[in-house]
Amino acid sequence: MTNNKKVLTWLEEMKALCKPANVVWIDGSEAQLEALREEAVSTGEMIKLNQEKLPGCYYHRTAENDVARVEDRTFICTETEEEAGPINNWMAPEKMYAKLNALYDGAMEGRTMYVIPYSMGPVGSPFSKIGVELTDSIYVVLNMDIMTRVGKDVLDALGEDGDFVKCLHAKKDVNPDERYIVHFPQDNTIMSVNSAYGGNVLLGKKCFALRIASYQGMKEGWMAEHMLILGLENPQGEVKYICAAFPSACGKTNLAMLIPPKFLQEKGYKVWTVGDDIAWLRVGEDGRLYAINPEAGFFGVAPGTSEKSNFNALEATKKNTIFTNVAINEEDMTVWWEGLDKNPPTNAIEWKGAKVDGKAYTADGNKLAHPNSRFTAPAKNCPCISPEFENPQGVPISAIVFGGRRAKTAPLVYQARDWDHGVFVGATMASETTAAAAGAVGVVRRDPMAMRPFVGYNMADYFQHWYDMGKKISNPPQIFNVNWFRLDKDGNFMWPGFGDNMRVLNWILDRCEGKVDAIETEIGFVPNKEDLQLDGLDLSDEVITELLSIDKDAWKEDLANQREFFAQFGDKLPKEIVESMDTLEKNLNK
Ligand code: GTP
Ligand code: SPV
Ligand code: MN
Repeated sequence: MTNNKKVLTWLEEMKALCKPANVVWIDGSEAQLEALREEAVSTGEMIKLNQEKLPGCYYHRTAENDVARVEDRTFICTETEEEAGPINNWMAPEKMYAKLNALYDGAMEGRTMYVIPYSMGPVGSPFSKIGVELTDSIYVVLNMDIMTRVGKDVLDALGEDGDFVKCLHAKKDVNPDERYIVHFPQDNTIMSVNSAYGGNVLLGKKCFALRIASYQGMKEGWMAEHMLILGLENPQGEVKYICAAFPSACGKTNLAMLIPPKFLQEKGYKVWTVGDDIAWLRVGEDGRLYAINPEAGFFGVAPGTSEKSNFNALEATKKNTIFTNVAINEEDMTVWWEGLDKNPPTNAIEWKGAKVDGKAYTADGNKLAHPNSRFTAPAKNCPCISPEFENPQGVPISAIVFGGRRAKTAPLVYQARDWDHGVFVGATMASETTAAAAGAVGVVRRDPMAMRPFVGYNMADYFQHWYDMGKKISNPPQIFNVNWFRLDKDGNFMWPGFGDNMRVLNWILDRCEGKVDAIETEIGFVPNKEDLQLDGLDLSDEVITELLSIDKDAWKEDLANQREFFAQFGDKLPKEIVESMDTLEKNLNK
């Protein structure tokens, strides 16, 4: 398949280490993929779903202990601990290689090693990068085929001498005590062992496209971010692009595929999806920031996805999709999850594999689908996929939006004063934790730029990289912060969210174009109520006021927490962050 000596030499080394019974190159052909699907069905690794209702769709169940990313088992192994910084787990590369080599030794005995050549980004785009993943899991091969561009043409683009990211995955016995997701940014190497779940094993995604790529971007002058990319078309037919960084399970896929409220649809507004999770950003010749989505599919959260909340995502899952850890409706071999509709199937198989009466089971407070159950769907299935999706030059970005899950403190939307203040707004993001990672759910933690689990080097240097990029972008995007998740006294969401978030996006673009004024507050600019298109919303004036209000006491508490968080970076923290905290303090004490 290739004459690339670097690929071939590394493959020989990894074969000698893992000792697979045989090696199969994935060429990207439908015949090969179909044979693998059949094999996975015959061994029980995958279950074939109803091929009339869900053509090309399959089901997979992971081990009960293996259902989310594992941040405490994720390592950044740079030469020095300082390069990894205080947020990442670190071990000296030599020591980690020794530990891992012992775990991989013979890990594929009697098994097949699949060689997956893949491109992050359209093959041949100046933004794109190539990886090769070795894995002993057919589930990984089939998911990688949906999530990335896989096959022979990738090796052709790599050529005889091209560089690539080395990705090794062995499923082993999914022992959580010996599970490691390890990155060696200086060696372009990722090693994952003892997991078979999503973000831990689809190594093109978080491991490469964020952790390794963020390091490459810092060295090479570009950015890898945990951001969706959407195009917003106005009634004049002009499309403006927005990137938004929200932490895991905080609404990226939903916003990326948003359907505007009826009165805005009728005026001619429309959203086009370029990406739902990751953006790679570069400065264009015109001094603007351009973004591509390096992925080719969506690995989306299933629960909560319905015809009403996210019609486009649901449509995308109707063919050639792999479902992981949702429930099966045995009546007709289709799938179900909490929030799909109000009818849990009577003959259900819950995500752990037990046959249950879904109605009784859920009535008892049990969940049929795991809260982090997901679909892997090809991007081209999405009804609103952007015509620019394959554009090798990317799309020009007008606005960057940060946001998290905050029951209080953060208002519905505010705008940063300029790029540097926007970097501070991103760096001071905080959000309640979700089921996307193992551990407690609902705890507020600081999550700068939604990248806390994904920065492949010292986060202080990452902040500095944002400031440095600002100096290179002569025509920068405006920066905003949103919060769809503010709660009232009774614990209900105050803002309707989902399609109605379009109202906020319109204000954001109006601000970018200088069409509307705003109110300057302690933390940035908030909208004048009359500039938000609130037609048809059942929201009282008090609620709107509350949603846009700045609670100074809550912000003073937040600032104290910011200072504590940033203190761990010591002298490495960019001075701009300290200055911005001082300005905020001054504003709050006025
Ligand atoms: P990852 O794939 O983990 O990165 O998640 P994501 O950021 O793409 O989140 P996603 O869009 O899948 O949404 C996660 C959860 O948040 C789902 O249960 C959604 O129903 C819910 N959600 C999304 N948007 C909104 C919103 O505007 N308001 C409210 N209340 N919930 C939302
Ligand atoms: C996330 O957790 O942000 C995801 C899912 O997008 S995973 O691929 O598992 O990281
Ligand atoms: Mn994500």
